[in-house]
Amino acid sequence: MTTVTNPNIKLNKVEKLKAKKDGLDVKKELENFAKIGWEAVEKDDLETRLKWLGIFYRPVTPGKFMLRLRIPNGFLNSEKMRVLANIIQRYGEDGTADITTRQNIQLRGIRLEDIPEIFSQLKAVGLTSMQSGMDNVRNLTGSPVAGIDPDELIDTREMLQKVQDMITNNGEGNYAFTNLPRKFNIAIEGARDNSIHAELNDLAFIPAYKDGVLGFNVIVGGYLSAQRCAESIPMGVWVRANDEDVVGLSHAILTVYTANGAQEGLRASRGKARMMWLVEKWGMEKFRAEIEKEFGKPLADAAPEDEITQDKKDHLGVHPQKQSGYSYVGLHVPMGCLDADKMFELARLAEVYGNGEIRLTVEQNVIIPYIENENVDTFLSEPLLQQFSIAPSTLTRSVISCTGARYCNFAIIETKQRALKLAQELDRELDIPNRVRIHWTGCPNSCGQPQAGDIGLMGTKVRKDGQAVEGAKIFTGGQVGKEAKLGTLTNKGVACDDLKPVVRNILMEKFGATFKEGVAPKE
Ligand code: SRM
Ligand code: SF4
Repeated sequence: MTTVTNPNIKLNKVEKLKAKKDGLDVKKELENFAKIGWEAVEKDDLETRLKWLGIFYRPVTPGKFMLRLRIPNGFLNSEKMRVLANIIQRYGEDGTADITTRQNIQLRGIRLEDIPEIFSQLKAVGLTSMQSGMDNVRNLTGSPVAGIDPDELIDTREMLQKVQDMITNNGEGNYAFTNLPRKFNIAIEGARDNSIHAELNDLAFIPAYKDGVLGFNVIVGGYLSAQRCAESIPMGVWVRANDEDVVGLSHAILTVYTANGAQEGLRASRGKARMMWLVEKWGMEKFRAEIEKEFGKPLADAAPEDEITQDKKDHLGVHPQKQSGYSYVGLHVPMGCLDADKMFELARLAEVYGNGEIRLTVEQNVIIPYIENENVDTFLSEPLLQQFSIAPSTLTRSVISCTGARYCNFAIIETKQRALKLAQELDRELDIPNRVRIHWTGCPNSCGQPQAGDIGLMGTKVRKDGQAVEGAKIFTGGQVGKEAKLGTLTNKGVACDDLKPVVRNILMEKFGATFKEGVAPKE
């Protein structure tokens, strides 16, 4: 498809940078960057273009880079986990890793001079960080229990790998999709519980039967951002659950979005560039017609109903697999934080007790599958499970968070430590009858999806005693699973130091929490 341009529309700053030199071009220069050192790399390459390769310069920790991988479907194995652990081990205390809200892994403490060697190590085990940042398609999400879930409808693992291979040219980089008007999120759901927040994605496939055939209804345009949050809307289309249709439709949508971005004004303002803006500008009828043209064959109308019938699971604990005699065990990784030792240990456990597979969830946790039922008790007595519990207390179990001020220069507040501390303290004080999901995010970019939480906390500045101090906006009412909907802002800002009583009150008023016997509040 040829790109349509409109000379009357001004390009934004990032578009000008891309027009000067594509982000992917820095791939050729990596050896040189490694030789000259990060301080000698030109600013736009260092701070922006390297993100095309998943290499993130961190102004908070200059010289210590973050490397964002791609783990489609959150599907890993012990060999890959060991390679990742090895990469960060050499950096001592700087070498850490995080599981992200897109069931992915980010490594920290990385030195630019090591990147060529790190890329060879990743390639050797089929891993890549290609096109994982800036105006590219992010990690592709799918049910973390694909292939083992007794209620599963569609095993999405191969499909997602193929979509990734199409987008990244098998991890080598693909100029066809390195110049999207903005970032782009894709999810393919094969389970009944909407395990990957389909509604938050620019493009999502949701299982649905049409005339007795299992395929996907397609929804488009969902996204969260500082300027606007939108749930996906139905495209009115159904496709078969095969690679040809799913890879083909993803290809067609990305191509149309890329080719028309400039003409339709998407490349003028970063705040009005996500795909929803194109859908709205054209209207769904034209959008669908343009996609159909690019897809090259007629698109079937959506099935009347989808198969998302369950509440969202968190997969923690011991669960029977569809393979008889085996269980999968979900481990809680506090705030998704890992280090090399824990990663080596996860790899060992996956091999000793399972078949080597390790899965990641959008709740920033880990699942080890294929544990023979008679070995589950021994597995549960392993020392790592003292830290990565299968049954944490109520709030601790479900709290998730974005990176926050420790490493992210957009952050208004520190998130991860604060989030864990608040959850643990309130768990000690309260009896809470049901799961309450608290989502923290350090700034309005919403990487921690506060609008999807039962309670969402978003970093902000508030005035207290005449001073600007760290605070949080509060969202409530977010729902996930079959009745997914975004929560809304209910408090414009509370100083972080004053958050505990405010969150406690919300838990008591809206979620039936009561004080534990003998607990008297200090505030
Ligand atoms: Fe995000 C930018 C971290 C999921 C919306 N996000 C960033 C950057 C890259 C900013 C930067 O350069 O520092 C953050 C890197 C910080 C760091 O050092 O880790 C960052 N985002 C994250 C992660 C790591 C949060 C986490 O702790 O899990 C998640 C990585 C996912 C992955 O594996 O690729 C992450 N980001 C999300 C999500 C959640 C999701 O996808 O479900 C969102 C909201 C959903 C969406 O995009 O529609 C999200 N991130 C943003 C935005 C706002 C996008 C927009 O359209 O305005 C930005 C800023 C931007 O792109 O301009 C951003
Ligand atoms: Fe950084 Fe803001 Fe995203 Fe948190 S929400 S990771 S602070 S950009």
